Amino acid sequence: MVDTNKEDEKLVGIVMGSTSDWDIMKEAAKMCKDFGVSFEARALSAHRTPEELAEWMTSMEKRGCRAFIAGAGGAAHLAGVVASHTILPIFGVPIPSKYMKGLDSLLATVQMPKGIPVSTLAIGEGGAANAALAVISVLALNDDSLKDKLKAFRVKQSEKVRQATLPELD
Ligand code: RP5
Repeated sequence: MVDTNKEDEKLVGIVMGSTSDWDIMKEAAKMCKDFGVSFEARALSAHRTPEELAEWMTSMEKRGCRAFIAGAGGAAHLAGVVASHTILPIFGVPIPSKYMKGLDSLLATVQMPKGIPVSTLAIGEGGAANAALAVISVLALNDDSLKDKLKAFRVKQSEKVRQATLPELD
């Protein structure tokens, strides 16, 4: 395990190919915040800023990062490139794209060749939120308070469904 100063510690790295992805990727950031999990979010591109991406990942690992969430649109190779730089778990979020509504992003993110895995979530906000929940599940393996928070989250979610009522017919 990396020995980090607790104040400096960032358990989760959230990276996206462009600031235009933030509307989707902020759902991952919000989920980390809600669970009290430290994170750092950056817009860094696999093809426009490859050196900065690698440098940021190195600095994240020095600060105790345990997993990365990577979101990109179109020819979405960002998550795969992130995975190539580390043995930490990588969660990929396909960003909805203008012409193909994110189907291109999904295929580019999910179809990694054998040997470098990217665990790919659903296209869009739900995928971003679930990527954070997946990371939190991994972190909860060694953190009982996080485990309790995850259980409470599920209970609350179930209760919301039970309480929901269908609208009256016109
Ligand atoms: C990808 O291209 C980004 O992840 C983004 O989803 C898409 C468009 O980027 P911008 O043109 O908005 O910067 O690299």
